[in-house]
Amino acid sequence: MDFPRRSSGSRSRASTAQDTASTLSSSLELSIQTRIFKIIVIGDSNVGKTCLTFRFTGGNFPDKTEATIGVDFREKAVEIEGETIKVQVWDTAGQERFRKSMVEHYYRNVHAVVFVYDVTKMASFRNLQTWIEECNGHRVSASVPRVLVGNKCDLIDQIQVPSNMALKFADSHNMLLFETSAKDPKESQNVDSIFMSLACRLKTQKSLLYRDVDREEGRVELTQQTEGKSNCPC
Ligand SMILES: Nc1nc2c(ncn2[C@@H]2O[C@H](COP(=O)(O)OP(=O)(O)OP(=O)(O)O)[C@@H](O)[C@H]2O)c(=O)[nH]1
Ligand SMILES: [Mg+2]
Repeated sequence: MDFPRRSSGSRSRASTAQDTASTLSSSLELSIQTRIFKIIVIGDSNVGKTCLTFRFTGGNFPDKTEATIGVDFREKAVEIEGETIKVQVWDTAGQERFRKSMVEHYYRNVHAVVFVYDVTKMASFRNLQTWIEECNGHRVSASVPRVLVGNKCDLIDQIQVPSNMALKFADSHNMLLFETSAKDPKESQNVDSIFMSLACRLKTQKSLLYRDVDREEGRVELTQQTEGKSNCPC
């Protein structure tokens, strides 16, 4: 009996097409939902950029690190107000010879910048000005959030950069200051909050941005809502 067979064949083709469409639509939804925030970590060599990024993404302090060459990528999926966001951390090289061919890539489409100094090395604090100038020189917009991190606070007896000095510098550059230690496990929440505070800010900023684009282009309801009670961890 040809007809039922043809009929069932066409039904099965229709349902296959429907399945494919729904798979495509759910993967499209997923890719719309999973946003990636690119955060670069900048500062002198040896201040602990690699260790801080390990602490945030892997929850541990590496036994041994080598100077970073070019860049290392680390990612962590975080959930903010019900949305899963991929925080992509770019651990950059502090040594000029290991970074010069990469600098353009660091700053391209960056969403946020973490400046790191070593609280036990005044020179690394003084050099922040140079790092900020490099960042500005690469046309990083003023709307890109920046934070300042003083690392190695566990070395209490060796501190050279007083908190009030760092705070003044951070204020004058419109940055939040975090003083922390990648090494001390008790500080791990503080390390997390460096990146989480940025992710929260980016989520809010980018939601507003998407809403504006939608309004301009007459699109409907692709937006993230920012109103309402926030359950942001920061
Ligand atoms: N005591 C202490 N040592 C740390 C801390 N963070 C990093 N270090 C040590 O500092 C040294 C340099 O750490 P890295 O993370 O490799 O430094 P970096 O800034 O990535 O250096 P480059 O890759 O050369 O730019 C290593 O010996 C780490 O073990 C910290 O919070 N406390
Ligand atoms: Mg490194």
